[in-house]
Amino acid sequence: IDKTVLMDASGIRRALTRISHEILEKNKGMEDIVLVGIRTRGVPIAERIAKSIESIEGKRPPVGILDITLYRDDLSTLSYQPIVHPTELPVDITGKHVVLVDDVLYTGRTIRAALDALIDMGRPKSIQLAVLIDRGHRELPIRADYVGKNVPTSSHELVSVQLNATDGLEKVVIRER
Ligand code: 3GP
Ligand code: 5GP
Ligand code: MG
Repeated sequence: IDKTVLMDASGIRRALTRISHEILEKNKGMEDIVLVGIRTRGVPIAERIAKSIESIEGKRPPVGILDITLYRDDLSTLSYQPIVHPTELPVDITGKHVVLVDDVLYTGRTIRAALDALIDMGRPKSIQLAVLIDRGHRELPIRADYVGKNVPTSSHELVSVQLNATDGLEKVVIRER
């Protein structure tokens, strides 16, 4: 059962438009920006931000993809360990402002793994983080620079992000796990 609708299609669209403006303002334009989406739903979100930046600035920033999966190490701990899979970036990130994009920020472990992977691939001028939803419960000193919506959640809840590209409809809802 969908407990609460956090965002509808217009809410998602407006949040991504605002984030695009914030990225441009903070970085004084789009020249050195590279967007990197975290699979799965970070990728269509990054593409939409790129499109939105293009409609504002007339030029589209490159979009890369990072593939990070989580496996559960039940022998030693009960927590999820992020693993980064081979990844393609369209350009050299050295000297660029890299904006990582994910749908939901939770413990921060995925982003920590993403930072490691990016730093192995070059020396970006900065790495920033954009997320559609920050649901709290950080386990590492990581925060997002651009947030669509801050949503206090309990650990037995799940934020379901549904996008046209992956789900054929647009909404964000809270569910019981
Ligand atoms: P998504 O990026 O396509 O949304 O992390 C991999 C997938 O697991 C994510 O896919 C996400 O939807 C889903 N997921 C949903 N809730 C959780 C959660 O609380 N923890 C983890 N590790 N993954 C979750
Ligand atoms: P982390 O705990 O590392 O911040 O999040 C792990 C991964 O699971 C990230 O890709 C994050 O987007 C996803 N994730 C964590 N919690 C949720 C959630 O409630 N809903 C969705 N859709 N994804 C989540
Ligand atoms: Mg995600």
